[in-house]
Parts: sequence; C-alpha cells; structure tokens
Amino acid sequence: MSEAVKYSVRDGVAVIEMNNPPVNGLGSVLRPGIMDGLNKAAADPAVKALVIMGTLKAFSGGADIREFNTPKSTMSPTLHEIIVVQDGFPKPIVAAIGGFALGGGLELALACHYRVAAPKTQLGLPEVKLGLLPGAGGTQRLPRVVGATEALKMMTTGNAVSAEKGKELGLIEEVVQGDLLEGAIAFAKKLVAEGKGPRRVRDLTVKVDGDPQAFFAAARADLEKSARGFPAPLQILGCVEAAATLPFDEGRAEERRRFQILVEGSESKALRHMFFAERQTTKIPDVPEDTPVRKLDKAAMIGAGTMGGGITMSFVNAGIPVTLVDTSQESLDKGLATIRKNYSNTVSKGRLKQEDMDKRMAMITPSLDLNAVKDADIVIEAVFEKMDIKQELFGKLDAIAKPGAILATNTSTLDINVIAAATKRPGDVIGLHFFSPANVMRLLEVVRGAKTAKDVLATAMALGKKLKKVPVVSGVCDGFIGNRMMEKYGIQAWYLLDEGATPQQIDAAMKKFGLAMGPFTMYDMAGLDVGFYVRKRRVAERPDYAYSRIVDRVCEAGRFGQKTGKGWYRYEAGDRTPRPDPEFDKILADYRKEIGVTPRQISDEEIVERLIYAMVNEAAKILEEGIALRASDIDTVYMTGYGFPHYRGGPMFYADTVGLPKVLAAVEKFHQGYQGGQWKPAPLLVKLAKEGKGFNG
Ligand code: T1G
Repeated sequence: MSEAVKYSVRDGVAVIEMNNPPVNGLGSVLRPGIMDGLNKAAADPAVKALVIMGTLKAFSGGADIREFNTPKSTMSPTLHEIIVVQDGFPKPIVAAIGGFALGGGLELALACHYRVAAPKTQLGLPEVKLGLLPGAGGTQRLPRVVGATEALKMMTTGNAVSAEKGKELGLIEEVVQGDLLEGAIAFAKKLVAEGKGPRRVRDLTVKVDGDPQAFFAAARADLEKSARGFPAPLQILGCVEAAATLPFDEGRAEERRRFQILVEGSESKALRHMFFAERQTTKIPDVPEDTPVRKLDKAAMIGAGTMGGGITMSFVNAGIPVTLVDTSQESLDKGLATIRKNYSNTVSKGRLKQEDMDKRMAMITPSLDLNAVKDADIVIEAVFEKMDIKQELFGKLDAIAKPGAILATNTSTLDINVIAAATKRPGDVIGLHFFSPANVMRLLEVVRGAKTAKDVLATAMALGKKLKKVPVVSGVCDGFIGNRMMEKYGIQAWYLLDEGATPQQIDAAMKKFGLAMGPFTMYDMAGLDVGFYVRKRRVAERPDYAYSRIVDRVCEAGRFGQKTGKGWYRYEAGDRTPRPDPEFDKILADYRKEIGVTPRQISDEEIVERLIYAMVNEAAKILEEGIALRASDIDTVYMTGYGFPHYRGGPMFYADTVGLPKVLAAVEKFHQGYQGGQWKPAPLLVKLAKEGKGFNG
C-alpha cells in the first residue's frame, strides 16, 4: 500500500486513512492504496465494518484535476472502479469526513453506506465551476439522498453545504463532536452490533417535487436562461433527469457520456486553466514561499475618494482597521457617507448583518492630519494621478510613517521607481493597484519596484489573499499588465471607427465574443477624462504616440461619458443605458472627412481579431520584458479584472486555443496595413508560433 494510504484494524473495524497533501486529490497516487485497503478489508474475516477517512483538514478535494485529458485519469484503479467495489462491498462502509469532501471526494463518500462528519465540514459537488459535472456517480447518488431539487441546486451552483445542513438533508448520518475517527469507529461498531449491513445509495429512489415532467421542464427553462452559454448546468440537469427516470446503471452510463462531452470541451479546459492560474500568481521565482511577512495589523488610507473608500472597505472587511486621511472635512464626510451607503445596501440585501456593518464602520478612523498615519503598518495612497503630487506625499509619509511601515501607491500608470525615489526607504515602497470598485473587484496588481524588498512583496501578496483578492505581480511599465494591454485594445477600437464601424457595432461584437461589456460602453462608464489627460502626457513624452484623434474630438466636445450625460453614446437623466447619439455621428463623419477616409463595411470577425490580437501581441512583449511572470498571470488579470469570459480562459489561453500560427498570420496581415509598426509581431509570438507552442506551455 502506498504511504499515502494507511490501513489498520481496530476492534473488528478496518480503517483506511488517506493522506495525500494538499487536498487528498484522488489521483493515481491515492487510488491504488484505497483499492488495496478495500480488498484487504473484504478478505479479512475479522473485519466486520470499514471506515474511510482523510485528514481532519481534508477528506478529499476530489479527482486530481491535473490528470484530466491525460492517461493518468484512466489509469486503473479509476475512481469508477473503486466505487464499483464499494457498491458490491459485503460489509458496512462508513465515511468519516473532516474539512471538506468535494467533487469526487463526496462521490467516494456517497458510495460508502453511511457518512459521519466533523462540525463545519464542507460537502459539495463543485464540478460545474470547472465546466464539468460530477463524473463518478454523483449525479445519480446525490439526488437519491437529498432529492432532485436540492441535488440540482447543489450541482448547478457548485456550492457546498455544511455538515449541519448535510445532516438536515440526510447527506450524513451524524455530526461527530469529539474525535472524528473515534466517532466513526463507534458508529461502525454500533452498526455491527445492530446487525445493520451495507445500505447502498444506488438502491434508493429519487424524490421529485410534483410532476417529474413539469419539474424538469421548468428546471430546464430556468437553466437555459441562467447558464448563459455554459453547457455544464444543462448536462447536469440531463443526468438528474436520468437518475429520476432510468435504472441506476443506465443513469450512470448517461452521466459518463455527458461527462466525456464536457471534459473534452474548450469551456472546461478554460475553466480548469483558470483554477490553476489563480493559484500560480503567488509563486514568485526569486521570493521563497516561506519568506517572512511583515505584521499588518493597522492600515492608513490617504484619499477618501472612490478608490480610497473602496480600498478602505476591503481592509475593514478583512478585519484590518483603517485610519482614513483626506485634506478636507467635506471629502472625508463624503467618503464615509459613500462607505456607509455601500454597507447599508449590502445589509438591505441580507448579505451583511447590521451589527457587522457597525463594527466595520467603527474600524474606520477619519483624520485631516497626515501624522495620524504614524502607527500604521501599511500606508496606501489614492490621491490625484499626478507624479509631483505623489512624490511630495511620499516624501512626507517617509518622515511620518514608522520604520518598517510599507508605503503603497494605488497609481494605475505612474512609475513606482520614481515615486520610491522620493523616500529614503525605496525598499518599503510598492504598488497596490486596486480595480474600481475596489471593495468588489478581485484583481490586485502588485507592482514591484526595482528596489522593493522581497519581504515587502511577499507581505503584499499575502495581504492580497487576506483581502480576498487575486494578487498578480507586475513589473514597472506604463499601465503595468492590464491597462497596458487595454490601451492597445482601445486604440484599435478607435481606428475601427475611423474605418467605418460604429460604437454599437464594436460593442455588440465584443459582447458576442463574451466580454461583460464592449469598449465604448466601458469607457463611457469609467469616464473619458482620465484617458484624455493620460494621452496628453504620453504624447508629450512620446511624440510618435499613434492613435486615432477621434477620441480627442469627443473629449474636446466635452463628452466624457456617463458623468457628463454623453460620451460615445448619450444618456437620459438617471438612466445608464447607452443610446446612439446623432451628435456623435456628426463628430465621427466630420473626422472621417478630415482624415480623408471613406467608411467601409467591417466584419465582427475583424473587430474581434483587431481588438484581441492587439492585446495578445502586447502581452507577448509584457512576457518578454518580464513585466508579467507567466502567461497564466496575464490570463488571471483579464479574468479577474476586465470581464474577460471565463470560458475562454483569458487572452493568452484564447490565443493558444486559436493557435499561435493563426494569430501571427493575422498580426502580420495588420502589420502590412496602414497602422504598420503598431502591429509589429512580438518576437515571442513569432518564436512560439514557429515552434508550434503556446504561451501557456
Ligand atoms: N486537483 C488538483 N489539484 C488541486 C485540487 C484538485 N481537485 N484541488 C486543489 N488543488 C491544489 C491547488 O491547485 C493548490 O495547488 C493546492 O491544491 C491547494 O489548493 C470525478 C470530475 C479543496 C477547497 O473542484 O476548491 O472531482 O498551488 O489553494 O484554499 O466527479 O482547492 O499548492 O500547487 O485552493 O485550502 C472537483 C477544487 C474536482 C475542488 C482547498 N473538486 N479545489 O482550498 O487550497 S473534479 C474541486 C478547491 C472531480 C469527479 C470530478 C480548493 C479546496 P498549489 P487551494 P484551499
């Protein structure tokens, strides 16, 4: 038996203990040991019952996702083969669940005859979050235990239930308050004493609320609306319907058929890529995982505006008190009122208790005095995006903040190294680029300055996770990772207007591609004023900075988006719906005449290629320059901060899926066009395309 599985016998009860860190993934390491234990327990006449257990932290996190689409996933014994042995087992099997039983882990437990769990254990079938369905009998057994309604809810949301809820649902027999293994063995011995043998879940029937035909028709209609193009939820529904209408083995065959469709599909591969990508971002080659992190018990926020307020909320939500500093009482009051309103909205939706809101508000200490930051372990600024203002502030913070305090800037474009140079402690300076709304968006770009100390970087990454963000390391460049790519995306959108497209056509094409919203709707929502200012700076720094001036024409007409009631679109008072605007059409027509361009028909395909491949080409440069540590970090940036469709896995994964030779051919075609150098293929793209490789290895 492998050391990942321990087998023992106590008072006639065999115990199989799985110990394959970090999550007892049911991969090719663990499965043989489980099968050996089953065979031993079945063959030993002294054994009257069997307990299967993991560790207190993890019963099992399910099948090993890394093995899918590889020979390992079908290496015998498979999870399916183990479960068949459980089904035919002649003695009662008890699952002793601690920590979590998820996916194949819960399916293993469901193939046991009884289940006990420690308090607070999480029980779930989250496969849908990977674009899959429970493929080891879960879609057939769970409905037999909790009924069709609860089973559908658990499997189509992927949300786990607690042990206590599991007991209510009949998913487990007992919540063991004391030692889990002792409790499970006692439960097994009691079964034997009472002469209770195996009780196979597969022999139960599925309870359906009301008429089955009507039930499943209604469920299908609901899922067709909510699934938004994802295939897994409807495949799960098909399996539950089979569980309710077919003999077990036929239902199981239906489940395997539908699972195979999903596991080979691009959506699931993209979602599995994202699962691992999000967990790779904290792995920094030259910063060991055990690098000591600094204490972060108190924070200070400079700037009570939109970003400062959102960042403050992120900290107090994580239990870190914040001293909120601004230059005027009016700004402070406004900032606190916005925070209070945001929390009140959450309370009114029942997602936050009033007492918790009050606790969080009490953790915010407003101040007009910069010296109030002197005890903070970390000071973050979100003041006006001007270098001289930031430098002056950092000079002051350097003198006030205590030794060892981290000084962070929320700048979205300015050079961290220049800001750090305004202090005597550049090692303590780092960029924490939050995305608006900062209390909601998961992405946090952690910008590493040339002199940022390794422990400061490690501390910032740990802080990101504590704030329930996805921290991604970026090097220093204009726009870091996300905005630098987004700039190329926007430039192509503007050029396409010159050439004959409209904002609504481009937005529609990008929404059809899967983005949460198109570029022009997004720019109107974010506001065109910041970009107007940033472009002026860029043109001053780089006179050859090329872009269509249509965007400046719009700004010069005072059209800055929703905040001015018009931008690329017009807006009715109190209504955020973007509406085509004849006034804009005239600005565009005049501009086309000014540059002598006759508008042409442009296909959606060209729109998507121009916008996405412009980003991919820039991303290849970001990778080459070491601004991003890996391609999957860039994918993570786009999926957690820019509304990139998860089922496409991010821009780099999408490019790999299209095939880099095809991407390169398109980039080279655009390079021959009037934009010329802007489309010069990145050397890394050329190299990988020629080698037949992808960005994600
Ligand atoms: N397979 C492979 N690796 C996994 C894994 C899994 N199922 N779950 C976690 N890991 C790795 C993860 O990549 C990370 O690796 C480390 O474990 C710690 O993860 C047949 C088809 C279990 C709640 O969807 O939800 O069963 O970065 O940081 O915060 O029907 O991991 O250290 O190298 O997330 O304590 C279904 C997925 C699979 C559960 C633990 N199961 N995992 O959270 O740790 S498909 C899931 C999680 C399946 C069957 C179907 C969480 C967790 P590294 P972590 P955590």
